[in-house]
Parts: sequence; C-alpha cells; structure tokens
Amino acid sequence: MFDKLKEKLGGFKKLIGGAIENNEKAVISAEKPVGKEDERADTQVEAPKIPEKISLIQKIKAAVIEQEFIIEEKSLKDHLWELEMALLESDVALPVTEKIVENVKIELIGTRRKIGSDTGKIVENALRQAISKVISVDSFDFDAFIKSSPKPVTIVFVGVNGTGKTTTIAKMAERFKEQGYSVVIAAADTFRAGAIEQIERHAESLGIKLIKHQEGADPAAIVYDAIQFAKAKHKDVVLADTAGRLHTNINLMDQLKKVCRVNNPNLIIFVDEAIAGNDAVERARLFNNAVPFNGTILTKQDADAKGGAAISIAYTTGKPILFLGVGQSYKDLVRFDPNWLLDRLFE
Ligand SMILES: Nc1nc2c(ncn2[C@@H]2O[C@H](COP(=O)(O)OP(=O)(O)OP(=O)(O)O)[C@@H](O)[C@H]2O)c(=O)[nH]1
Ligand SMILES: [Mg+2]
Repeated sequence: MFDKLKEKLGGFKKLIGGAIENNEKAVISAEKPVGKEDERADTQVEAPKIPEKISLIQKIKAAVIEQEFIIEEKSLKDHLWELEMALLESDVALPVTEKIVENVKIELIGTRRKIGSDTGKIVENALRQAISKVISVDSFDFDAFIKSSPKPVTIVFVGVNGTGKTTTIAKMAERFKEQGYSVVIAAADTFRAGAIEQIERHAESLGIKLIKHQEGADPAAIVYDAIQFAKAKHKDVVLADTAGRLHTNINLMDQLKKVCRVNNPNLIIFVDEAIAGNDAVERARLFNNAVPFNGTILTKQDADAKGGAAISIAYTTGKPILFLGVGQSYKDLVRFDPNWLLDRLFE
C-alpha cells in the first residue's frame, strides 16, 4: 500500500534535507556580523508566510547570534519542482499537488531552524503538515452519526461498474452486525445480470435479511420496500446496493437520482477504487454533481501503490473518505483516519 508514493516522498525528504544542510553550512561559513545587541530586535520578524527575500545580515544574525538558520526558497526551488513531479506521477490530482507544494513552502521557507537539528525530521514534518491539510476535510464521525440518527438509517452506495460497491456493502453489513445493529440489505441493482444473486449470496453467508424484486424492477421501489420492512421490524440500518453506472449514462444517472429522491437516504456513499487514481477523483466530482454524496469509500487500496486517489479525493470533492477497502474478505475494511495514512507514508 502506498509504496510508490512512500518511496518518492522519502527521496524528496533526502534531497531537500541535503539542500537545507548545504544552506546551513553556507550560512555558518559566512562572515561574522559586527553584532550589536540592539540589532537583534530587528530580526524578530513575524511568523512568515513566504518571504520574498531574506537579507544576508538576517541570515548571519540568525546563524551566529541565535544559532539558527533561515530556510530560503532559492535553495529549495528545484527540489520543490521535483516534489511536484513526484506527486503527479503518483496520480495526485494537479490542484491537490499544487496545494501540497504550496503548503510545503509555507511550512519550510522563511522559518528558522536550530543549527544541527535533524533536517530529515524537519522536512518530514513539513510534508506531513502539507498533506494532512489536503486530506483532512470535514471530520465527519461516521459511527457517532449512525448512533445518534433515528432508526432505520438508510445508506445508498453509488459508483461506476466494478469498483467494489457490493463487496463493500457486505463488509459494512458485517461491521454493523459486530457493533450490535440489525441490518437489512436492498438488492437495488436490478440492471446487471447476476447482481441480485451476488448480493443474495453475501446476505446468506452473513445471515442478513435481503429485500429483492426481479431483474429489471424499479430500484427506487426496492429501497422503499426495504425501508418499510426495516420500520415494521425495527431494524437499525438499510444498506442499498445500486447498479454500477458511468456518470455519462444519463438514463442510469436519472434512475439513481430517483432512488435518492424517493427514499431520501440518510447517507449517500460514493464507492470507487483507489487503483483508478485520477479517474476516481474525476468520477467522484461528477457523481457528486449528480447525486451529492456525504463521503467516499476507496476500495482496492491493498492493490494501489500510488496513493494519489486517497490523497486527492477528499480535497477535490470536499467530502471525507470514510473507509478504505483493503482486501476481498469481510474484515478488509478500515476506518479512514488521516493520521493512519500519514503514518503509512512516513513509516
Ligand atoms: N483487492 C481488493 N478487491 C476488492 C476490494 N473490494 C472489492 N474487490 C473486488 O472487486 C471486484 C468487484 O467487486 P463488486 O463488489 O462486485 O463491485 P461492484 O461495484 O458492486 O460492481 P458492479 O455491481 O458490477 O458495478 C470483486 O472481485 C471484489 O472481490 C478490495 O478492497 N480489495
Ligand atoms: Mg455490485
């Protein structure tokens, strides 16, 4: 998981750490200033954004008097460009890449560092902060939301073909069961041949009630029936499977809008696969325009070395990643936590 991106960030950390150390050496070997006490006050500049230019006297004062040095943009410029390339090669979307590079600049340039401090750590912290800012969108507490919502809670899963919606519903059903909730599944993919049988097999092996109609039936009616059943039998959660569809298929997108309009679900979750990289990010944006969703689940993270979708999707849609699918078994679902991802990237 994330191996490629991890390697690239590690490379950047070394490169830029070296650049900072060279910068530090250059400052230390510079001439001593005619240091007077009152000049020190001049160097107490405010917490910098990205300063245009740092004067030689400021650098020397910081280095000699205060045993600090100031990180400058010119010593990092080439490496920041390499960071940009590395992020783009890892399928991080362009606006997200630009934001991360900008954040790294803000974190590093113009800041004062103690001479001799661990440059690797300094760069790592800057990168962590920079990436953290783009992946920590809205801190939606999924479990607290379910707990506090009137029951039944209805969740509709949407996305393009084959991304893992049905498998994710089975994983979620298992997770809800473990938390003590009763679950009903609505087999609302009546479009793809074999889809009803597929979700039926999952429901049977999980011991969960499935509401189904025949192939070709109206998916909105199936979700409606499942909600009525859940109300009558005091079930806690309704999970609605829907057919995979391309955002360009107007008829199928209209059908999905109808499912949501008729049933007014508590949550709509967009499911896509991490390995789709930038495509997943773009699809998320387009689905969100058609059926505004509350969050994303990224599947097949176990097969994705690049990590670009996980980094980009929340920032692009403004909606949080809720879970990651990390394998094909029911247990292979992890709550998404920005720190979990950052730890994987820098472990
Ligand atoms: N490695 C891996 N495979 C997964 C994961 N989630 C789903 N899959 C696999 O992806 C394939 C498609 O999964 P489905 O759940 O059928 O996908 P879907 O979105 O419901 O597909 P449609 O109904 O055709 O749109 C299956 O072979 C799953 O086992 C995951 O997290 N990791
Ligand atoms: Mg499916």
